[in-house]
Amino acid sequence: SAKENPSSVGPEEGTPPNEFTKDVIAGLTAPQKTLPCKYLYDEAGSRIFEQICELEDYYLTRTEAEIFSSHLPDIAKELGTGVTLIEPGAGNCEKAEPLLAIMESPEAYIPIDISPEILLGARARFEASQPELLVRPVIGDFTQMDRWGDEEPGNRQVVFFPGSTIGNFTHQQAQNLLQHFAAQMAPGDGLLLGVDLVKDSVVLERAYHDDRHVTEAFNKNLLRRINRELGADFDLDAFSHRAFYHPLRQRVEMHLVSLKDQQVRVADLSIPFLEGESIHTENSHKYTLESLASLLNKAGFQQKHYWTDTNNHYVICYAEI
Ligand code: AVJ
Repeated sequence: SAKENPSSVGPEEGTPPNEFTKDVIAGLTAPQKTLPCKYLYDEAGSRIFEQICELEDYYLTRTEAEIFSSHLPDIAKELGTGVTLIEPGAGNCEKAEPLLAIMESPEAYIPIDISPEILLGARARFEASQPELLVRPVIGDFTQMDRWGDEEPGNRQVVFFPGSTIGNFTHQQAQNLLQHFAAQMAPGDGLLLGVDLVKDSVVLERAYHDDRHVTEAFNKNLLRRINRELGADFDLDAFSHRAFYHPLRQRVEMHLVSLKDQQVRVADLSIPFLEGESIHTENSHKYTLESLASLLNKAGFQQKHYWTDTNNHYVICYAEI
């Protein structure tokens, strides 16, 4: 477990339950009801998300993987030698593995995630496939973390943030997060970012409203989690999944829409819903090459290189401070 692992720092568990209760109550009593999207990823939610990544409609994962596999040597060369690779929200670390295998003498790999099981499993995998690589998992919430390790000064660091995770943050939050990364980096350190691009709204909306209803299950699982962990009584059939592209905000919004007037008991509150009223559960911001460059510059980074797929659906970008 995390407790027995002397090399992990940070909280032993994920978010404590009272934090979840507080966030859920605050979100459901706001004028526009909302729930933080990080809570979509309990064990069941993480499994459903993996299914999303395999959907034909969900082009993001496949496209990012395509860009990586066509440009991996190029990307590795750009990162340089003797690098410590840090991956906030690493999950199963599957994207870093081929990258580290091709990088020139990487110093260490520091995956950060709130799930100890998944990180320790990944470390075991690396021990088999890349035994010479120092892998030091850090258990915790990367948005709350002031330090991610005690690596030797002088080693170059590259922060690896793939999967368009940055899209879950508003532009201001994304800038704050990148500045938070920058505060732990030295001049010449790098950032390797995977970002979904603005495109035809039909393509975007299909990715979040897939014809196999996997994203619907992912969204509704949040209500199931609240029922289970907070003893709430959401009727999952009384809500429908909605996802739409908002062209001005350049983001896909995910909502759960109440199909009738109803009261839902959550903790010791009774939450009223009108027919058609929604809970906003996720934002997935889309960037243009220009808006991405602007975000990076505002956060103190300079873009060095980027790689896109032939459809310009997705970009992997390397920047330095
Ligand atoms: C993991 C945040 C990149 O926004 O595309 C997938 C999450 N939500 N389908 C995304 C998600 C619905 C995903 N990110």
